[in-house]
Amino acid sequence: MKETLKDLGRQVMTAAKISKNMKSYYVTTPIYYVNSDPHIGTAYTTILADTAARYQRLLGRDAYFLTGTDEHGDKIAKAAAAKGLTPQQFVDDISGRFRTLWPQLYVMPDRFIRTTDPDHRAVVQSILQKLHDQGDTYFGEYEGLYCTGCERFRTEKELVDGKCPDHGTVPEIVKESNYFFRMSKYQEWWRDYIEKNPNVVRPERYRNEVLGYLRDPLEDLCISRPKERLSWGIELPFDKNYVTYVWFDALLNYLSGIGYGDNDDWQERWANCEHLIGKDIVKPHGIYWPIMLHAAGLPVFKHLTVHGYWNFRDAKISKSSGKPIAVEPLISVFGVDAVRYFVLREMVVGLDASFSVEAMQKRINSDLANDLGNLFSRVAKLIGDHFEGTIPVANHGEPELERMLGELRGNVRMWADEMKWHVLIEETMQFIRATNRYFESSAPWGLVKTNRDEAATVLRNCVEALRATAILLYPIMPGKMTDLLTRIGEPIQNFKLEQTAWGHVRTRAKMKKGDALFPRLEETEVRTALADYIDGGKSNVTEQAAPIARAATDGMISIEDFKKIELRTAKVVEAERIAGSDKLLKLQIEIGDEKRQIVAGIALYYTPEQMIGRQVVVVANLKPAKLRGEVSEGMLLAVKWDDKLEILSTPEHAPSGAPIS
Ligand code: ME8
Repeated sequence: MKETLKDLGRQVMTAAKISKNMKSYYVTTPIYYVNSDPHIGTAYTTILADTAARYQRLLGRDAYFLTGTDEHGDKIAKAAAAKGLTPQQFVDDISGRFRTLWPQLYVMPDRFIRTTDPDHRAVVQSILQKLHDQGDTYFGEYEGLYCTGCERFRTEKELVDGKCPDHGTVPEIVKESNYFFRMSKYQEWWRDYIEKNPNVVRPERYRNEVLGYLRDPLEDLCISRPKERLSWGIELPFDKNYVTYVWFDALLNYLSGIGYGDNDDWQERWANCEHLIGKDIVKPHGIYWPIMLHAAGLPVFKHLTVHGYWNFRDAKISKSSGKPIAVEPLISVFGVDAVRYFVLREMVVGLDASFSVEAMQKRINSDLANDLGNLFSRVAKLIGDHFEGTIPVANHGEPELERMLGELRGNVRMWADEMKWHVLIEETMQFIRATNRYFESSAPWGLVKTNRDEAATVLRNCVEALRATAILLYPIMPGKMTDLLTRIGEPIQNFKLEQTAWGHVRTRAKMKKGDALFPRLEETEVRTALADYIDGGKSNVTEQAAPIARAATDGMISIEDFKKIELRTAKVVEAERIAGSDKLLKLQIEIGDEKRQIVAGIALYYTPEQMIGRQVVVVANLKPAKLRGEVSEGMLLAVKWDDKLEILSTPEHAPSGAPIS
């Protein structure tokens, strides 16, 4: 194995030697299909993995983070053909787009693997050969229902109304001679394993999903595709007329990405492997993968952590259904740190979450601009105005804040290991809110005049809290938290959790206030910049949807649109028929003090006499129009049904010109 890989001239990933007291941590994302661009869903899992790796480094572990692209298979071949490109040209392009997006999100993988990489191909072929040699594969004929969207056969039971539940498409019937992997042989072993290690698939609902698949006898896995139908794949080492089934190929990236069989570090990394996936791919990861590993004589991953879907207007955000949400416009409006903060705060790992620009703006304004950003600028301003911008000495600490920080620090490892980012963030923000209360109630702006030492102490204690918070939230917002730490005079370095303890602020360091750390976002600005995310798109919304989503559906208008319409009460002072028309009346109306003329299509229902003196409702800000040569400066509202029409009336005592809202 070693020799084969070296012969291929692969670029050996040289992981840093793991020292005895530094435990390894290895985190992965799914490798994404390159049949279309990245979107919020794919960005989410990748941000999650990046954050996990950064927290583990903060906790002193040697973390390795792998992501990449899944480039073989039917759907990629079809997408390339549709664009008139060769598969290789096509995958180079889209894989490149993933690689360019990730740094924009501060996502820093240790390796970006592509299933077209030569070292990956070698690993796939070596494992296939091993399974084949030990008799775990056989050749046979199979007929089944194949969903190209999932790139797998689906059982009748998994379909909803005959369609794939994830793609809404009817699977094709595929009948072929192929190679099969004896998955059924290991079914019992895997069920026992889960029962003995219940946390291996988490949260619990997904463990139950996996156990559900294991309740019925497993079918063997078809692991090849005949080249005559699909040539875009890794050739089987034992039959050149076949390529490897895309899922079998893709799952092995988790081994090739750490240099399986080719360096001394992969085993230690593998022993600490944490897979992160969305709930759409539980079966390949929760059934095929552990069984492939076991058959290959390898231990299974430490955890398979499954998260739910990001939905938009009640539909899953994806490239194949509904409207994918590109990430770049969000970065440009909210900033990359705030985007990371929002998705990690909003989604509880395991449950679905709703994406809305409105929720995002609210969250960023309240947590980041108000609670965190404002505290920093108020503290920095007072230190600037009264202590020459130098962080002063404290006479004493602040017991309640110290206690809260102690608790936070004690829990970080647990939250990070269990992927409870929403809790970690919320608890840290509670600490910042408590610091705000302390700042408010101590009123250091008054104290500087009466008790300068105490004012210095309060400000210094607030800087202690801000500094610890910046380090605690650094893995989530690496850019802004580095900025915050720089502004409080901290040299940038690889922080460790120990350095978040109270009392680490550098006395007499220079404090720089600078511009607002998180500028407040104005609603109109956000809505204008992200109009597509609010008003456009496909409607698929039910009554339970969030108000923002309901207002944004096709044919509906937003509250802002509605507010543009100016409705007022008006009094009709004169009325007459228009010569040559049996439908139109010309009305002179008063809207408060203003006189106007309106032409209304009501002559079949009202005589001029009936109209004079009436209070009516008009749209007061319509552009003037001409009807039968007469100017009409507004529109009168009426109810129409069957062959009847009745003018809307208002309470009699309401004055003319009153706005209607
Ligand atoms: O399945 N909400 O690739 P894929 C949350 N190539 N996460 C979402 C999401 C959403 N709306 N949409 C996508 C594949 N994701 C295979 C994987 S791994 C060996 C092979 C995320 O491009 C989530 O992580 O369809 C989901 O599992 C993954 O993207 C699917 O990516």
